[in-house]
Amino acid sequence: MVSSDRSPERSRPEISAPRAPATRRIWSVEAANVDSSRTGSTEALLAMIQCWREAGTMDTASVGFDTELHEARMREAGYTVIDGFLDSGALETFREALAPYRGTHRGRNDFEGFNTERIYTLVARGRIFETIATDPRLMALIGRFLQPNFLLSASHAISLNPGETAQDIHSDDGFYRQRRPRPPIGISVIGAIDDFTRANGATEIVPGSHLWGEPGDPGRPNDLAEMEAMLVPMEIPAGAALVFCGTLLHRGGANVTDRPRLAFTNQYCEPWARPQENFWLAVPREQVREMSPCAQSLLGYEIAPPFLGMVSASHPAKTLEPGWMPPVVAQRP
Ligand SMILES: O=C(O)CCC(=O)C(=O)O
Repeated sequence: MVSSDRSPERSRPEISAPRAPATRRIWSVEAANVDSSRTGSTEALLAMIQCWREAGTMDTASVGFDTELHEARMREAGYTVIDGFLDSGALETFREALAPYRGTHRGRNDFEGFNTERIYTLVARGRIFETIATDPRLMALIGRFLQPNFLLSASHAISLNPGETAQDIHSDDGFYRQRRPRPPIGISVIGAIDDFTRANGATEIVPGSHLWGEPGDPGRPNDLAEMEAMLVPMEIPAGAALVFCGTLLHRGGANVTDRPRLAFTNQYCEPWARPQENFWLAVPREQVREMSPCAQSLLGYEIAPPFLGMVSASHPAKTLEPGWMPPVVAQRP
């Protein structure tokens, strides 16, 4: 299910990640046959802009994943649940890979959760986490909402520990201050590593709220109590994944049990939006070089058409080539 191309010799990523419907086109520097000596020129950039090729497609139906159905649910209710997203083996691998990082970070405010442990930049902390973040089913589904070459915005494990209180109701792309109602700028995934129950803090969502306008707009409750009454706890089993629009109102619930509730969240954003986590700085390039093309793209080593994300007028994947030096250094007089 997950790309295994990790050849360090590969100089530019194949833009074949299954992240857009077949009708979409993904721009490719590679297809533009741009050589490094020309990449500094406006002419080269214009040549790149004109060069497009078909997006890769993923036959998700052959693995029993109905992308259309999940897309329809998300458009209507703002969320969907992928049952059995992780099997028991993957859950075990997840726990084992996370174990060395447990106890390294505790929430510093009510939103992170004073009784919640979050392990950030999860995507780069083990192969299993990269595999999950680049899962083709997610890529296909998210590609229905976000533009080609969308980015990973946040990636962390969440251990909601006993005594944690409910979060404020929020939407995950609310920090992009664009008037609602609007299409989502982000898509969030919350995966259950433990069973989610009402008592252990299952994520609570307000179905349909992704379509609401701003506070005070018609059709949106202003009263917090009224909104809280609309919350539905996502009591999903371990291995299931909740996928929802960044505009959907939700919160982490309160954990009134004596055991932690372990989960992960991967959030994705439009390729023109600023990701929450600055992965360029957080993940060493030597490590990115060893990641799959899809992961590299999600971390920003790809360009959003026409050339957002370029590095001194070159493709950002060039920075992964052995011996690459920033032009501001290499060309310093
Ligand atoms: O842990 C959860 O169930 C939800 C977490 C959440 O919504 C967040 O941290 O933004």
